[in-house]
Amino acid sequence: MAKVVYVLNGPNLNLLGKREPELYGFQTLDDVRQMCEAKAAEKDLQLVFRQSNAEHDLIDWIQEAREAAKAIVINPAAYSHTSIAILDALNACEFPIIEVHVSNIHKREEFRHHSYVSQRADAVIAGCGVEGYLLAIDWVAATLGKS
Ligand code: CA2
Repeated sequence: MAKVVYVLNGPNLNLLGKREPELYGFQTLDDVRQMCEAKAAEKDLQLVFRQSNAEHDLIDWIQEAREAAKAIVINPAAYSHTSIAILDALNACEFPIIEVHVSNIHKREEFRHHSYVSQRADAVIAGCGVEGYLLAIDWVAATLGKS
């Protein structure tokens, strides 16, 4: 049976491809979902792909993934820089977690340089555009393949 991987997206990522293309590119979140699903199929992984603007949804989904999944790919968006609650939820998970940022947060405003989520993430990708999600799924497949 295919291993389940949750791909979780935080606030405003539903606007991907619709504004600020210089920062986030031209692909929409639906394009990203389709790309991720194709990559997951190639790697024999079953994807659960979600986005919410609400912190509590992300926390509920992380708790759901704790039971249902073997790994999480998460772009917590602005909650990366603020949310101890999301860090706490991720700390309760015992499987691989990879944090993805479309932009290079270290090249941007100082308040984006720190991510609470990075304290738990086993790996972090930033600045590779939406390709970062595909790299993250490759990493998950390779990491789960080793276990
Ligand atoms: O680079 C990333 O992926 C971020 O997680 C994106 C967040 C930002 O707060 C983080 O610092 C870095 C913002 C997501 C908002 O996405 C938009 C996309 C298009 C237009 C407006 C916002």
